[in-house]
Amino acid sequence: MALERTFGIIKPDAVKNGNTGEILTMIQKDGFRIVGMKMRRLSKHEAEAFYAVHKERPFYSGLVTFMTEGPVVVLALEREGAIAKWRELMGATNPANAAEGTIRKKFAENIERNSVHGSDAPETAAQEIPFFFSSSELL
Ligand code: 3AN
Repeated sequence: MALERTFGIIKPDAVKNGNTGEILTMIQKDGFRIVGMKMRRLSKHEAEAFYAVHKERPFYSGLVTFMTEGPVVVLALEREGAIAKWRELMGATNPANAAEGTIRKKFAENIERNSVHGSDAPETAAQEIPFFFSSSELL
């Protein structure tokens, strides 16, 4: 597997519930190197732009409201096969379907308030990392 970088968000539900530390531990124990990390409160404009691909979906406005309700932690993560491995550690979008040992199984409240985001493909990671990090912030 090639060394890759992917993008992640610890979402407002997980930050609010005090799960940031445990999620970061799970990420590090799974072999990721954290190459970028910051806590942010997304503006409505940022959340709308970040999720623009879902603009036509019925859950879009609720998703934007949720993602702006409190602070998030944005992450750039590196390891071999990072994109697929991060999706695996996150678990299924709907926590009801998430496998044991995944972040969403452990922490997610429901399909919307599902604790973490992760890039789903190399092209997405290549857009999402620079959306939040300048190159000097990737260490
Ligand atoms: P994933 O986050 O697993 O890549 P996407 O890209 O289909 O899933 O959805 C993006 C985000 O939109 C999800 N993380 C979740 O917060 C929200 N979402 C997805 N599907 C629904 C739904 N049916 N109802 C409410 N929110 C949803």
